[in-house]
Amino acid sequence: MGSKITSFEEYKAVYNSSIADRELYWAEQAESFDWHKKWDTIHSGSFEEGNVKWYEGGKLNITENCLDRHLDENGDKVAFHFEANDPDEGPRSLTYRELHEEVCKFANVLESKGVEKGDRVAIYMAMTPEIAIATLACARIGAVHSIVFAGFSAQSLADRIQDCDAKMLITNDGLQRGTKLVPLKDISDEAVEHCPTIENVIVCKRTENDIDWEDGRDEWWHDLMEDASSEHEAVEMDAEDPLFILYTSGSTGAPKGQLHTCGGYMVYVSSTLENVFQVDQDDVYWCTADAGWITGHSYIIYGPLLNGLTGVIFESTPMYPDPGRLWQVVDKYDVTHFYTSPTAIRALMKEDIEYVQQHDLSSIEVLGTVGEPINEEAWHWYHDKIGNGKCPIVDTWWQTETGGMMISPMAGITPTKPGYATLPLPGIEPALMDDSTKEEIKGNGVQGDLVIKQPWPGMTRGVWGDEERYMSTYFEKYPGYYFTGDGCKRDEDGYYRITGRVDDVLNVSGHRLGTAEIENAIDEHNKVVEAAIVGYPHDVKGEGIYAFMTCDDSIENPESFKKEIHDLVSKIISPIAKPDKIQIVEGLPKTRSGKIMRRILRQIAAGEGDDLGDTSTLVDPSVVDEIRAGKAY
Ligand code: 7RM
Repeated sequence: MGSKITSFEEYKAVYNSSIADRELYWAEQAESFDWHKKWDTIHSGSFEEGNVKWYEGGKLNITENCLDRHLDENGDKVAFHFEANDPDEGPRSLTYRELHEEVCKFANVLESKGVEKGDRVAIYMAMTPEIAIATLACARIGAVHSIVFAGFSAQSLADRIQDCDAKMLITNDGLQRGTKLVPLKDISDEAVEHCPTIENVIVCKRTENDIDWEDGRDEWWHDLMEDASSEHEAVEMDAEDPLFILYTSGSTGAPKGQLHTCGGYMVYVSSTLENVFQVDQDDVYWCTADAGWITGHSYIIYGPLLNGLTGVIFESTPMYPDPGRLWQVVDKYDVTHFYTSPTAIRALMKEDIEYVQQHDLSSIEVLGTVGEPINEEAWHWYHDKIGNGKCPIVDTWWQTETGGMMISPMAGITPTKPGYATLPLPGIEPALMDDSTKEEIKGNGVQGDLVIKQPWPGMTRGVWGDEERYMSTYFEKYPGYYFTGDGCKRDEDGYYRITGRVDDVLNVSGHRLGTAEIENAIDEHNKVVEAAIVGYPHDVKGEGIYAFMTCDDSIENPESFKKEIHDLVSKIISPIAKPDKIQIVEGLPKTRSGKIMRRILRQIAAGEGDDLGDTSTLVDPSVVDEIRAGKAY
């Protein structure tokens, strides 16, 4: 660990000097890691050129910093407790030494299968320690991992594998989440049929699910591990060599593969975790995300291991076998630092308070949230009922693209306000922009588009295979700035409050989904002419999905039609993208240039259709009355 900030005064001083001399700050943060060779340049490149680099010339392997470095003093410390879906499944924990051994063995397996530095490996797995082992083994040999959330469909998995030309897929036979079995191997088989680059599929056994097998291509994890050596010399990487690709939805087209590199990502996730959560060596840190999202990459796998902490890998859901599961697990492992989503909090606060009271939560010191704005009611419930009124809440704002937390309180140091991500972390300089003048909005008590003014080590280095998209998405709207896609307020105290996306990206239960992706899926239905997706306020999910669509046939049975739409979206994207409501309309509100005016649809979906403002730019303003009078299913 580096040197921690310990007071608000110190935060302000460190922050100011970090902005005055960013390179010095980030050089200091990088000092405490094991480098084979220190960097030649701390930082180069710019947003304008889209060529940002950090610690270039530095040589390292991130897994040596996650694992080897801790063995002498902390080899017997638990790296991960594993909490299986079934609460009665026998206990399983891995010490740092054991995790190191497994990662080395699997790294040897990967190399024996011909995976080399720079090759892409797709990971589509259950939340067991093996997903971390597979991920770290890739990093150890310099292969670029691309984890695909195990809730995505065969088609989504295939799209991602094809986009990055992965040569191997690592999966499970199946996974059990709550009462639901997800046949991961069947889904993988369907995907791989369309992925000629895949040479091997490694299958880790987790269920009793019957699966098909293709000799020569498929191999069992346990067979390969049996004879693998537990000695493995980590491959030396340049700080700017790729570490992983993670796909995330944008406002247009297919999800984009965000590329993160070794050195900057390592320094960034490690130092942000330490500062924000204020962790100590004997803490037990639990982030309930899935490793398939950036939160899992940064703050389940890499961040906690870099800090030498004891973490928890949780396979189940907050509702299984009952809504007390999270609290039972906190109690079981004496969790000190607990990090979850506002959606989980909103869902659990609707349940009987007995589910909380049955468990001893006194071990908790710090609570965190991530992924979406948290409403005040949920914030207070979390603070009072889970934190017993005494634990700071860190509301952490960040993105897949940022690699790690950007705007967040530091636990116990930054005075918090419900609903506010509060202040930027050291080295991070946010600004608010005026959408019409493209100028920076100065002062306090203002609102605008959130941008970041200077590069930071954890930021995305590119969109895999699409430099044009990287530039146009992040660096074109406000030249010289990184554009986040979020709207934001800065209050009288200079505190930041994220108001939500300002582009066509939805945030449903903390999952990022592009309206265009869902529309394209729905358009595949043979009766649908055109679909328009908007978000609307949803009391648990934060945002719900509302689908307006025109159809070329009359729909006799809207309920069964809705089911067809659900099946289609589940098949093409994932069940998480199913519309909550569908409404069949005669026409969509379009401008003369053919653009759908989503603002109008958003207002109608939110039940605010009475005052729609100026609709005179519509080709046919009468469609609005028809839509307002219509009915959603
Ligand atoms: C970490 C993650 C990113 C988007 C981002 C925001 C929203 C994330 C907060 C938040 C309000 C927060 N990565 N978001 N954190 N909104 N308060 N603390 O979620 O790439 O999947 O999503 O999530 O809109 O742009 S992500």
